[in-house]
Amino acid sequence: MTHKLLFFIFFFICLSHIKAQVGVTKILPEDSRETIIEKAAMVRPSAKQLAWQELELTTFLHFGINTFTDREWGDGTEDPALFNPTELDAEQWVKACKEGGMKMIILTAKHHDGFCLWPSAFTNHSVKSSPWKDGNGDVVKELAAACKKYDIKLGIYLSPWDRNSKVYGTQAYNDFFINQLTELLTQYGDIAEVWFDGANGEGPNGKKQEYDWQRYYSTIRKLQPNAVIAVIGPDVRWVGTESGYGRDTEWSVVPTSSQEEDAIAAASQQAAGTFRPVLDFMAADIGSREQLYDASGLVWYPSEVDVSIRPGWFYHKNQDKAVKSVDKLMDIYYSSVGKNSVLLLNIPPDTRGLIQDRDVATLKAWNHRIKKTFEHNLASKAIVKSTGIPSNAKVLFDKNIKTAWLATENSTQLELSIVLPKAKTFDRLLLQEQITTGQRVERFKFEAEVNGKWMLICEGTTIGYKRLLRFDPVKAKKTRLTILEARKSPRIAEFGLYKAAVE
Ligand code: FUL
Repeated sequence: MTHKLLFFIFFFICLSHIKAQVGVTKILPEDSRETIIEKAAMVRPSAKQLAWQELELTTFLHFGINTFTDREWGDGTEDPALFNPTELDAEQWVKACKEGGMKMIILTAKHHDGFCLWPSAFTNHSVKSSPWKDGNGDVVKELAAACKKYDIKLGIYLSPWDRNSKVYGTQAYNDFFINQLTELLTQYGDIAEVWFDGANGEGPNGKKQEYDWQRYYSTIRKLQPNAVIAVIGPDVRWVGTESGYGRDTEWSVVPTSSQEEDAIAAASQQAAGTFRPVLDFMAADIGSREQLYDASGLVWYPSEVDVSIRPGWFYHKNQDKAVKSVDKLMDIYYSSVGKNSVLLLNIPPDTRGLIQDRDVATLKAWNHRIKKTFEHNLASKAIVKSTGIPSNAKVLFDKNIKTAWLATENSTQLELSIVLPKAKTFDRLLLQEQITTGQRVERFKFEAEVNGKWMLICEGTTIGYKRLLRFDPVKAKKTRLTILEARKSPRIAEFGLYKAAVE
């Protein structure tokens, strides 16, 4: 065999090896605990999961018949004539979201009541039976056009539970659902996220539906291959609360149980994206070492934090004064984006079809505060020395998740000495791991030399895509980040020190 041929064989073996670790990996009966942890550290996000994670801030728009009945859940008997927004302006929604720093908008195209915001050909329970635009309107179309105009991604919430459909609870409903999904995925351009929730009650005939999830997922993969599927879906996991707060220790790699063994064995299934891990989403710990040892497989399944800017998901006039404050939203930001999750913040348009001024102003002020706080990395000109592989300090400050400071190959620890050109006052620490090669860090501490003495400033467990820590202001020149424990040699992609803006 020529050298060239050998090289190509080697190259393809490497390639298939790497591929096997994207998304899902199988645990073999003979795997030791060390091997399992090493495997966990090697599971990587798919390209679409990574692109989704980098959005950081996304919006939910709950809008529909409930907006007009002042309810959170409709029962499917609502008269479509009730849907009559007087000033609906999708561009106003998009502009408000843009000003709030949002990168995607997910619209409730159909909630549990079955009322469709687009003129579906498969039901009359939609905007076409409403007085709005004499039945000629299409909210999804208007939003899609506005999203395109202002360059923001569009996502779709389509409730599998449909309390209006006559065929709900029969096999025919799955066909009906696929038809509606197909309309949404073929008529409105690129869809970046499809959001399915878990609510599964009874339909008009008192029957519950057995959803054909595999068929739903395959349809999405075929029609919108770049869309992630959340949260009853294979790509994105529900964080487990609707409060805006994620876990301090948030692993993007989680175990799969023996029930899914068949699915995992067919690893190609995950490449096709139809494997959904079954987990107790609300458990306090779902990804620690202890959780992984008895698993049959490991899967990249990052968390999304959904919360509303108001108490309800839909607009209610009596909640006009209950819009969350900028301070509260900042707290949510640190507890979601700052804890290895994507934030999905709900902003409900009112009965006019507009987002209220109070919500718009809050979003704008909140985004301003985030931008101002993270505008200048006070460490960006620091001199960095490490116990790891020598590198250029730039990799830590280039806002690129793909470049990182690497620990030596066999070490699970890394110390980075970060010395600023002169003493600065800071109260925020930003850390990012190179998750393109997996999530590894299990424990870290951050210290600074204050008045000639090293002091512990903050410490934590997981980093993942992004970790933000808050502490009282510290003035220091010499600082030190130590990765104390990791599943495999740690790789720090970004390091930042900031002073929080007050307004
Ligand atoms: C839940 C639904 O029941 C709520 O009405 C809301 O849409 C929330 C985001 O998901 O499952």
